[in-house]
Amino acid sequence: MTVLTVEQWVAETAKLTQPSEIVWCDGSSAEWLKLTELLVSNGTFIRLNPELRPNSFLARTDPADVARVEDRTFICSTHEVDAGPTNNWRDPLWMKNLLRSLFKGSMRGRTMYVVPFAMGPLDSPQARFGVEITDSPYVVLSMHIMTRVSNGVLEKISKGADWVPALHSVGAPLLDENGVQSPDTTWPCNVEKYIAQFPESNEIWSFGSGYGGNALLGKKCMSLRIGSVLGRNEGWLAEHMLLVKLTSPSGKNFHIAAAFPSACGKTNLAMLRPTLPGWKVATIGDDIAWIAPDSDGRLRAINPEAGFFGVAPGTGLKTNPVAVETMRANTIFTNVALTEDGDVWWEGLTDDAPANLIDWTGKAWSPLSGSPAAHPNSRFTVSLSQCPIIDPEWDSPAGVPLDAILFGGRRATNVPLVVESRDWEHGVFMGATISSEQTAAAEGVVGTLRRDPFAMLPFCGYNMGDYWQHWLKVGQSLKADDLPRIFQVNWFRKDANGKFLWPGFGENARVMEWIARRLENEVSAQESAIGKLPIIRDLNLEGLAISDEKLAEIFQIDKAAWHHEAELTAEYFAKFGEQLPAEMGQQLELLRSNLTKL
Ligand code: O2Y
Ligand code: MN
Repeated sequence: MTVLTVEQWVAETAKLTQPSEIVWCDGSSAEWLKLTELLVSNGTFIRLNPELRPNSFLARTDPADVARVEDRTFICSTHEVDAGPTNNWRDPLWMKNLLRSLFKGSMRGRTMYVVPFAMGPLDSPQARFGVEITDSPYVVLSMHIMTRVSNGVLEKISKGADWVPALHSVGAPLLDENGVQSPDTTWPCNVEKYIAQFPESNEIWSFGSGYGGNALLGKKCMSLRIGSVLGRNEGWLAEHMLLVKLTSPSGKNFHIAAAFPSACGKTNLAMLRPTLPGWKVATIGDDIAWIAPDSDGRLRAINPEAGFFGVAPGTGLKTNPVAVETMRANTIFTNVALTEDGDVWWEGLTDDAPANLIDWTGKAWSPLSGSPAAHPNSRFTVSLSQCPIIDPEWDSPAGVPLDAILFGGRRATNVPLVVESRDWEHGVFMGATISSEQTAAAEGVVGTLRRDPFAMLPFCGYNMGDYWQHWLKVGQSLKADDLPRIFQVNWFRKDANGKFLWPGFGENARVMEWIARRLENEVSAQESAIGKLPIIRDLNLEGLAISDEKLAEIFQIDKAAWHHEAELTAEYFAKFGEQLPAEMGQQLELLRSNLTKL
């Protein structure tokens, strides 16, 4: 797709951005050493106590650069309809002109790093390649962990492999056009931010932010926004899904992918420790899955990433001991608190905060400070290979065969603990209607639904209606019996007093067990208006203190509420106009008629 060679693109970009130096990166340990030393010496990194947290670092960002910026994220397609009603759209020529003016001289006085990276194992047929140009050494080090950075990528490209040019600048030159120097900061960035994807030329341009998904361009920008476009063009699926292997006590394996909106506990589920004796979960990925038909007509999945960029607050010894063990060393922490012995802490790591903490802004902190010690979106960046329950096949070029797909949201009402779709088309409808109730006024009106179809709302690189059509097409191209079965789950249903009905965490394994037994055709299910529900006696509830009333409430289908839900879905679907696949309208009608019958 890219017409320029990597060398030509680098030369052209250097001419525009005017760095003082160009460094070609190779992902080696020597490079890690050199750049971590550089960042420690310039104050961007604090080296953590090597006895407690070897080879690990704390970075504190600018307080105005702490999260993905969805309102500054753009899909730049020639026609607005190709971005669709869920994306911010800009004309590609208009956006390129604007970005060229911003990138002009943006790297003056800085080093420009050229980072060749693979998403997926280098030799996997499902791998795709990219080259990120960045003026942030923090980004280079994070890319070392999150992707596979190597010269092997440049070799693949030189032999004709397609690649995605991904251009990033923090937008904070150290010299002006007259060569006058300005002082550096420990977290350079720009108040003006643009995260632009060009789905017709597979390019990414990101300006102004050094943080997370805005700057580590292999993640959301390439693996999801550009990835979804590549998937549509090439017949595969790029999804915001965790990926795990579930093993039964008899040793049977089930590979399961699951899509949840951000902040619904995906990393916890990816690292689940089942409370059911004999059941095991092995982690393959916690955020993204690329799913493609294989030569036998089955869907296989890889995790294109090589690391976790997990949210720290709430990750603790009680909630996710696997994650805590994963980050024992070789980890970059961003915006967490610093302890007096040179280690890290955040809310939820332990019950009580250690004394004499320094908060994420660098100020002394106590529980009386009135603000959290760690930023709510603070992060740990660490290699998948350090996860104590990593599946040996996480790095397999062939990926894993997919047995089931789960869709979940955070629903206090209506949606039962688990329901199986009748077929693929119904499963696509379940994915298209994922939503969560607003919990805080700041997110919108409390109680209203935030729609997040396929958990891809901020990540789909094209029209969401066309994306649903693509899912239907993939299903139609394969034999129904060879397709993964699709389930909807909801761990978050509440009773009338606002208390969670289901304990969640390790107990979610009971739901996974029922899913596995359905896959093995060991148990039947009861038809309902919204899909196939478990027969209660088939759920393994041994050792769980839950009353029959609560169980009935967890699976209750309130027909009036579902009629209302169907009305809201109709309103939502109307936004997609001609791009709404006919099958989605038919599924909605089926739901309505089922509600009057079943
Ligand atoms: O704010 C950020 O850049 C992080 S957002 C994020 C990070 C890791 C995995 N998923 C997400 C997300 O928003 O879905
Ligand atoms: Mn995510």
